[in-house]
Amino acid sequence: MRELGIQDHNAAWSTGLEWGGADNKNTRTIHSPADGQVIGTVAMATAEDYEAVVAKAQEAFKTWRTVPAPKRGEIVRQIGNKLRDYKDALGKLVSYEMGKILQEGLGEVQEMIDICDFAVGLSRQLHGLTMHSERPAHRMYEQYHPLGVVGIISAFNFPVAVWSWNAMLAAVCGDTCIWKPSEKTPLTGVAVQHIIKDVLKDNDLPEGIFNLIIGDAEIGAKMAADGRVPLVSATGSTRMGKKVGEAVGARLGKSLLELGGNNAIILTEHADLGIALPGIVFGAVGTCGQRCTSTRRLIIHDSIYDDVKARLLKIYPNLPIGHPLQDGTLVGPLIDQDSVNGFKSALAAVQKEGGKLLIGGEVLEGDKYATGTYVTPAIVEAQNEYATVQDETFAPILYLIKYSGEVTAAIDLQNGVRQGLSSSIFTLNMREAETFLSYGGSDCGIANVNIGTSGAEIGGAFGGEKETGGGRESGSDAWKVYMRRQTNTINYSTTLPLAQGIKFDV
Ligand code: UN1
Repeated sequence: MRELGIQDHNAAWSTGLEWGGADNKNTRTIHSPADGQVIGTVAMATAEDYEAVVAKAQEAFKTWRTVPAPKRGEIVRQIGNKLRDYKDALGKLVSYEMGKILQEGLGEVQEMIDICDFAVGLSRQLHGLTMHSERPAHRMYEQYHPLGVVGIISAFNFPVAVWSWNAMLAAVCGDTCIWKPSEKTPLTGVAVQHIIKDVLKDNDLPEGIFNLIIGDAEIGAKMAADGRVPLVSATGSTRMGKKVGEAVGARLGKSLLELGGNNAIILTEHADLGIALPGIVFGAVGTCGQRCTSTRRLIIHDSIYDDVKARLLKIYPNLPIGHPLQDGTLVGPLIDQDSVNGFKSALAAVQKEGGKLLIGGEVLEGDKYATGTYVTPAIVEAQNEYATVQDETFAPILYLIKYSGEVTAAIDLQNGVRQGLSSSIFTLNMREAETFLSYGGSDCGIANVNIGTSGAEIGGAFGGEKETGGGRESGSDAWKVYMRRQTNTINYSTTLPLAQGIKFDV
């Protein structure tokens, strides 16, 4: 991985051009979940490091906000091109540090490239509206201005793509950003920072447009409480998001929260199982069940329940589980031992509640699996109301839930959880599909027909309702949260007509 510049990394932060915090003795060694090898050691940021980074980001904002938006887009275009050059190396590192299979690591870098392209186009489309004033010879319009320093807290499971969804939009919007990657996957962050560095240097841009800080939850808490950071975008667990949301809310800042999901696929009696099954299996075991959009619940009509169950039980024993960089692997390891423990305890708990484990749930042993992080994906027959089913377990457990009667019964089950990220229905029946998509249908931020719950495209707004946090990032008009809106009224008459017909003679 030498070409990515991550070796011998001993700094806790970077402002793009300058690296700092190297004297810090508090370090963290990063092991690959794939084979346990040490990939690198990073220094953890101190409170002083944090202050230095915020100062740099604030300073850079003063310049960056004056650069015309399409010119900012040009910088993002160059970042996209650099990412193209490094796609293979970065994709491999994502796979090795996080544990997702190579194709997914490469796919994640492709999402970064795609959001760069999206942001370049957006840089000429940061539109506001013009309205007709009620007063004669007045003009009224709105404009969007850069917001300031944006804090980005990203999760281990999409260590680089989710950062880019935020950072590339923030960049064309004229904001500077401070990225705190997950402590579990900081090296991909370091690699990305090295890639960006060249673009900043080539363009003679100020330090501190893109900042990286490697730190623990305390750094995240500082950012959340910091009035100098007007927007904090956080991806991760609902537990973390509540803390961030409370701290940002207490200072009336803006937060963009992308938190836990408890995503379901509904299979009605009119489902095309030929397309449904690959969607279910990819959703449930892809990324070893560690996507916020992973399929956790399968809500199946009773008329096809036994058939679906039998087909899944034929597929699961043949899933290629192994080293994520090895050709042919479809299921890599879990991120770490804590995650394996979470998987095991959820399975124990659900069985106590009455759930029936049909397959999987083992931790694999032997030379190939020496890290103890490889598990066999599990299928459990369960009831929607079980406490374990109501929670998001970030691991490959698929709960089978039976429904009878109309599609509305399945929709009630689908909506009957605290989270509201992604949902889907497989049906060839138009009434069922439209009911699912209607105001009385899925209550999630993402609702799909004849597509699984994971694999959202960057062009749409990404995020969900309820405990998922309500934020939207990536495509559509998600950019608006990265800017401040201003309404402007201009009087070009010779009088001053007041609104509401008020006469105020002075
Ligand atoms: C996440 O798991 O945090 O929809 C994001 C998907 C990906 C993004 C997942 N494009 O599965």
